[in-house]
Amino acid sequence: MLIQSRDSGFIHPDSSDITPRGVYEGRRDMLKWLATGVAGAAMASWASREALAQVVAPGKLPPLHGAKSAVPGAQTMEKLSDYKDATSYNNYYEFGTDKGDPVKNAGTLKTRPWTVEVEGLVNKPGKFGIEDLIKLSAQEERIYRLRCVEGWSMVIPWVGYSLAELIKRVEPQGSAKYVEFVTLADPKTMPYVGSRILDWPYTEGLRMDEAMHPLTLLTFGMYGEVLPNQNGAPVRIVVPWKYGFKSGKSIVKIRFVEKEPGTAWNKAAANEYGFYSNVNPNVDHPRWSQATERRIGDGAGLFAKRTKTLLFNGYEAQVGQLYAGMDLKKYY
Ligand SMILES: Nc1nc2c(c(=O)[nH]1)N[C@H]1C(S)=C(S)[C@@H](COP(=O)(O)O)O[C@H]1N2
Ligand SMILES: [Mo]
Repeated sequence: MLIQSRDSGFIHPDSSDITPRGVYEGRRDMLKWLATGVAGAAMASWASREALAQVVAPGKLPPLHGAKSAVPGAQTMEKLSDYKDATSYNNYYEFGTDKGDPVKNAGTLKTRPWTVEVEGLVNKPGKFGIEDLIKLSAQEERIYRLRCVEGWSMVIPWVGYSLAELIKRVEPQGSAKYVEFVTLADPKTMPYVGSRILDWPYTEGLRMDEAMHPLTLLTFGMYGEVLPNQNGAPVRIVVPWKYGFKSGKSIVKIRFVEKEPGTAWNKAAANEYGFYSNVNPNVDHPRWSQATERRIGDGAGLFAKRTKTLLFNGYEAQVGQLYAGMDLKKYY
């Protein structure tokens, strides 16, 4: 893959340049970056996955499938965030409100057995065991930006498949206009679920066309490995053109509904967090600007350089049409 260096030349990274994580070390030959014909895009493909067992067990993902169904034009050329940053600087309020809390506290999360219940306005509702869900469609690695509403961002190689694959299987009815995601709220293993910070369980939602968009990822892993607990194991949503809080972690229920569902942060502060929450440098949070962002890992503290935030987090070409004619200041 070509990545843009700081002085704007294009370089071929080696594995240590991308991430210090052991899964990549000494396996450079496994990692094949295929430039695609799509302008400005590059897609990742795994040559082989000897590191991953064929069976699906905790700590294992099935072999990844490569560029086959990757979303054209969607992958970023930016340098990946370090695995360490991505797994130790988190938001997962069920485990604490500091960025360092989830990695310390999420060890108690029990990710097996795990079922995801699909219910509501669908012809084929049902319960999916996590192993079946993982194998429901071919896994891909997709490099997406994650932009938090607090002004920081990372670039992460997620592993999963388009949520649309699952949605098609359960056959939504015509009356299903929205999808609601309900995440785990277990007071026994999640210390902050008793607190009054949010209305638990943490729920999120998407309009049906957003949920069906191929960029919306049902995510089981990152950096070629299963999701660490603090990143939302065993299954989370990733919606790369929206602020991070739209990407619910540790999903237990997917519900198809007619009316726009309530969402955790909208319920907590409706004037600050809307339902849509598309990344938008032109629509400020009432208490701070959204025009720029700080890439985690790019220098420290106050002196870290900030970069301009892109409309729809840089995915305008792919998702702009979903919002044609909508006033994005009103539907923030
Ligand atoms: N269940 C749940 N999901 C959640 C959150 C949370 O507190 N609880 N935080 C959200 C926020 S604000 C962000 S920015 C992302 C952070 O994902 P990361 O920790 O993997 O970077 O998760 C989102 N998903
Ligand atoms: Mo966030």
